[in-house]
Amino acid sequence: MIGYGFMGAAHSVGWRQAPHVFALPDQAEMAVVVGRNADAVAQAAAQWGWQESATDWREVIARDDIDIVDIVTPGDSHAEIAIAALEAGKHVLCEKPLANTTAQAEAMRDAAARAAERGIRSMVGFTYRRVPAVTFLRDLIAEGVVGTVQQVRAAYRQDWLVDPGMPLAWRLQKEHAGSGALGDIGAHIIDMTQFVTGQEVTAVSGTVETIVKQRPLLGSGSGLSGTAAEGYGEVTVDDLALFTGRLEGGALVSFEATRFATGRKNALTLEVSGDKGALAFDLEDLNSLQFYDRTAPEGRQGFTKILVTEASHPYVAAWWPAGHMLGYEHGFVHQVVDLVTAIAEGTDPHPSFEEGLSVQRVLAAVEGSAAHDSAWVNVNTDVA
Ligand code: SOE
Repeated sequence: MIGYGFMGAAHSVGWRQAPHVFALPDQAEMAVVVGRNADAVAQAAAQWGWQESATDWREVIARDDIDIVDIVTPGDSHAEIAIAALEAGKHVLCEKPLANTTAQAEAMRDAAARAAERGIRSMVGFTYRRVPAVTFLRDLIAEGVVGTVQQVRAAYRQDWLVDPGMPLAWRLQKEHAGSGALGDIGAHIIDMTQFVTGQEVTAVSGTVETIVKQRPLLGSGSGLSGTAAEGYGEVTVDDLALFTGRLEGGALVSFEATRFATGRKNALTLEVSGDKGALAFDLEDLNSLQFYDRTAPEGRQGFTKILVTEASHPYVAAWWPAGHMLGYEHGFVHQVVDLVTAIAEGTDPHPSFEEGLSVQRVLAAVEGSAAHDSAWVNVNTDVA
């Protein structure tokens, strides 16, 4: 695993738990974690259960005993590491968003396609797909329970930037993060919308805004918190992005990605409305779905809560008896299960780098639209 921030911790839980809970067709050992600060990465290795730590990712991907490379670094290094790892014959799991630009994402998709010819697999870490209720929501839509999808409402709201004293971490710098709320959390709801509906976003109209334009320079810390140093620097990414998307089938989607929703810590909601019914997911209540059935008798209709905690639900059987809850970290476990299973069975896992690129194109289209007074941008023909 290359990188050891918040996502490093989450992915480590996935790698550690998966073989102990699921009957995997092959085992993955937690070999090496890589980071630039030797002491800090050694401490991360000890805490999270990696056998070794190292400071040079190139040396690590050249090792014969390494089969899978998991990339949890900031977006500016995804392309270089992923392409090098694929060329070295390693399977790759890469955190979302796939890259910082569509050009990088295209190069990664091409490298993944070349590697696939040699049986090398690649996958993007859109873990929310693997929350059982989200996978089940996708299955229900595919079964037709909402009928024709007519509207989607997708929102991912956080508030960790409301404090103007929050320092200028890498996530607030375009050269490291690519974009702000848009790419970090907007990418999740774009992927989820495409995943659950089975339809791509074909056009967007949007706007992005940076509310606090200068922040104290970063003293210590790197991720979602930190202490300030002397001086100020410019925020070069968006704080919030609001956009409308058009799906292949014609339905409109309202997307909201923000780090300024005061009081909303990690609030992700998705509601899909169709001519036969509606399904809604709320990450703050992630073991359930809300289902509205328009085909039920008049007078008895209403949103009902489905607990997604039965053995028949995706991923659930391996965990606890019916009704026992799962949490944020389980998506990371299921991600490892699906990746290791695909590698062992010789199939291509999802989301593929191609799917990661399709999200990247939507992100670029939103930025293009925002730069032109929210003009509609066609994702496949207008994005360079
Ligand atoms: C920060 O916004 C963040 O950590 C995202 O980067 C993750 O993808 C999301 O799971 C939680 O929030």
